[in-house]
Order: sequence, then structure tokens, then C-alpha cells
Amino acid sequence: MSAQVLVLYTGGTIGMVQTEQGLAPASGLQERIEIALGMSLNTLPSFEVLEISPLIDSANITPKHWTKLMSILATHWRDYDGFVILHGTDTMAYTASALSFMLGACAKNIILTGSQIPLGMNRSDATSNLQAALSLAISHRIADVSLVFDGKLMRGNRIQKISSGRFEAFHTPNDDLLGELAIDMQLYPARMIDSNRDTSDTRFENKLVSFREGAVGVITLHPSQPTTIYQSLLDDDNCRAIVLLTYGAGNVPDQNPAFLSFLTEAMLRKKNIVNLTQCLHGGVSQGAYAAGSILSSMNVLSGKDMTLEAAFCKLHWLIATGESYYGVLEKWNTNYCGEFTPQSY
Ligand code: ASN
Repeated sequence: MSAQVLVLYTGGTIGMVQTEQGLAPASGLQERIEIALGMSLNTLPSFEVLEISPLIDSANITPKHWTKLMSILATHWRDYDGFVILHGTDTMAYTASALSFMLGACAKNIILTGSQIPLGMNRSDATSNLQAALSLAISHRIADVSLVFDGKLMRGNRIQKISSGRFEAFHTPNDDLLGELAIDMQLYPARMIDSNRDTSDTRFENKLVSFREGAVGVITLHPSQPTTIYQSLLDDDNCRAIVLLTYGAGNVPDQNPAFLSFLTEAMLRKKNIVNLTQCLHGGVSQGAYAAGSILSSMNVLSGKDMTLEAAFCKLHWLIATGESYYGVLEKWNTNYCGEFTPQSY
């Protein structure tokens, strides 16, 4: 009988070993997992590990990996009841977001996890994260691509890595947890995306998109910065969209001529701009302050309460699906997979 769950190992700390250069991903994970999980294997679903070649530190993730992961899922979709993706924590939020836009509501659970200390090392969090992911992979249907980490189940496109040193490495700044795993495993189905959405497997061909590397840039506003930062993105024809990390409720230096000419130029060159707050919590309320009111007239889109990772991936995905500048303007406000809080916008 074939296994119930496919575990895709992309790399990341969870399967790393110590080398002379520091921690690096290593193959042979199936065996190491079986040793680490020991007796608990009897109470977990059966699984097979598929290692993606080459295994990488997730700092090396690019949009090409998102397409590759998606095509692996497509190939094996019918053969397993659920999927676990083992991924480095550094760029987990980007991969989770990109997959959620490509997949939409899923008929099978796709659970991402990783760890802060490698599997098998002293005090590692890998075992508990992995056990949780395997259990959730075939539990109640979770329509969202999701992350389980340190006992919390979170919607993949709402997560951010917040700690390089704590086991609690992720949070969802503007979203509720989808589940909590303490002695009891508590899931909150009402918070998951609409499970009545079309989840037929045959749509995989339409979902596979080729992302364009370098299509989205990010600028973080500071109280004065070299104007070449603006110019370089304007001059780069491959760059189709820019996420602008603004202040507070989405405010910008509207008295700064260099910044204003950047906005005008971006509009003339048909580069989409999305306004996201640098704040760690809350969203954009474009126009609440006079210092942000100019933006809507410049076709700047509100990023609402999306994470940077979700907004970045949403732009990449819209561009990859063939949307023009005007297409992105039109589609941006659609809440495709719970990436922003609908009641607030
Ligand atoms: N550098 C590692 C990675 O993202 C960090 C981790 O997984 N905890 O691949």
C-alpha cells in the first residue's frame, strides 16, 4: 500500500547537518525522520519523503522554485491524501504565499513546516513540528495552504518570520490562527477559506505559471534616501511592479519632489505600485492622512493589511498570469485566498 502523505523536502534547517561552512542541507531525510520520530510513527500517517534537487538554504529561493514545487504537487496530486512541505524558515512566508495564489482553495491539505534547530540535534523543535504537520496533512480539510509551527496553525499567505532565535518563529500579524495544538488539537474551520470553492484537480494545468524573475521590486521609505534607488527600478524594464513600504496608515513624504516625480514616472512607465505599511501590525488606510491622499490619484494601490510577502507574491502571480498594468489595477482588490481581512476593506 502506498503512503498517505508525501513529504517534500526542499532544504532548510529541519534537515540540515553541521558542515565546516556551518549548517547545510543534507539528503537521506526519510531515514533520519524515522529514527527521530521513533515510536510515534505508529500513530502518524504513513509517509514518503521526496527530496528536491538541489536541496537549498531557503535564502536561495527564487520564483522559479515556486513553479517547480507546484509542478511536483501536480505530478503527485492524485497519489496521496495530503502533502507536507519541509522548507527553510527564512523565506517560508514567500513560498507559502506563492503557492496559495497558484492553488486557491485546495481539495487536499498542504502543510508547510520547518524548524529552528535541525532534526536530531539537542532540543530540536523539528520533531514536534513534523509530527504536527503529518497529523494535520490528513486531518479535517484545511482549504488554505497553511503553516504549522510551534503549535500554531496559520494561513500561509498571512505569515511572517519574526524571530531568528525563538521556537515561535512565525506570527500572523493581522489574522486569527487556523488552529492551536496543545494537549488537544483545536482547529477553527470557520476561519478557513470557503471550502465550497472549486477544487477539482484538473485545473492544475491552468494554475501552473512561470514567474518572471525580478518582476517585482521593494522600496522601504526612510527620512531621506538616495534617489538612485527610485531611478534604478524605473529604468529596469524587467521590473513591472513595486511594493512601497510606507509609514503608518500608508503615508508618504508628499513634500519631497524626488519622491513625487518617482510616482509620476512610475505611472507613465506603467509600473504598478502597491502601498504597504512598515508597521508590524495593522494595514493601510490610503487617504486617512493628507500625506497619503495623493496616492490614489497616482494609481497607487492599497496593500490593505497584507504582509509584504503576500503582496510581493500576489504581484508576481498576477504578472505571471499575463495581467497588464491595467489588469493588475483591476484585479488587485480581489481577495483570492484570504490574503487580506475582508471586513476591514
Ligand atoms: N537558513 C535556514 C533556511 O531558511 C533557516 C531555517 O530554516 N531555520 O533555510
